[in-house]
Amino acid sequence: MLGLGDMGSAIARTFISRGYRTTVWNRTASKALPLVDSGATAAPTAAEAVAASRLVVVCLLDSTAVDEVLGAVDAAAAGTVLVNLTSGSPQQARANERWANERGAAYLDGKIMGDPPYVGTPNVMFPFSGSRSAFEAHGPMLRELGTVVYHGEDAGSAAVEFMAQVAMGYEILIGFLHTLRLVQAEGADVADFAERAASSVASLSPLLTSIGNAVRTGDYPPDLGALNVQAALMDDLISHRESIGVDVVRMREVKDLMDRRIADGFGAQGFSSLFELLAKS
Ligand code: FVH
Repeated sequence: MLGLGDMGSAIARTFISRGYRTTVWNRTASKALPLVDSGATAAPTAAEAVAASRLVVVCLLDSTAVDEVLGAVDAAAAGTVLVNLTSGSPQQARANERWANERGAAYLDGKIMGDPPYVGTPNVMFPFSGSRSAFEAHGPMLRELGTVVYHGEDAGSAAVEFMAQVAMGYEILIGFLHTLRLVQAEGADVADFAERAASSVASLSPLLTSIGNAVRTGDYPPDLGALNVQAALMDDLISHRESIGVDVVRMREVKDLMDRRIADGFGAQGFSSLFELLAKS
């Protein structure tokens, strides 16, 4: 285990508690002490930690830290299975795989969605991608960490899932924060509203699935009602927000897309059909 921050330590503790012989290394060596007390062996260098085990799990702050630590490991990676759980992009994952393969190591890229205290329970999601044979060989050990899903041989696929899930979370939550600004500006209680919003959001999940299918097939039902009807609300929604000083950027984006889709003759379709207007890079 290379990297003993909040997440790395939680992962090492899980392996130790499940009876796996665990060797740990961290840039700041003192962070290894509590794990040594729990039964791990601390290695003085990352290269020596790697030499001590066939499965090498890396969980560091970012890709810069990964590059630095792997740079120090270098040829010692030969014959190992390198599993990188550090957050990063699909491109970084593919570059790490090339680095590993060039040194005779197999590579698995994983990402973590959940909090350190819940590692070792199904509440933490671990998408993986890369070497299928390495995943099949070490899948049982990796499943000790949480809910594991394999996304295929392309080493970048787990990062695609991660980037999409995390970004979607931020897209939804920034919208929610602006909504709380609206609720607060109108003098209503934001916590009480959040309680009610939690159940409204819960009812959205079937809609996400149907929108996914609509985008896949290109067949857009009037989900949330026909755009012709929805668009009628947008002017009031925007002018209300403006009147109380709440952000309208996102609402203007929605209105602009609706107006364009209606102008293109698709007013009977639903919100999902706006996908057709989103920029294709
Ligand atoms: N913690 C969380 O809730 C989230 C949940 C979702 C996934 N993330 C990702 O997990 C990676 C590790 O995050 P972390 O929470 O363990 O982060 P820290 O506690 O800050 O520990 C960072 C470790 O990285 C080491 N480190 C940083 N820079 C370097 C470097 N240049 N060379 C070597 N090691 C480096 C640091 O070492 P030290 O400061 O203790 O010496 C820690 O071991 C991350 O990708 C999250 O996005 C966590």
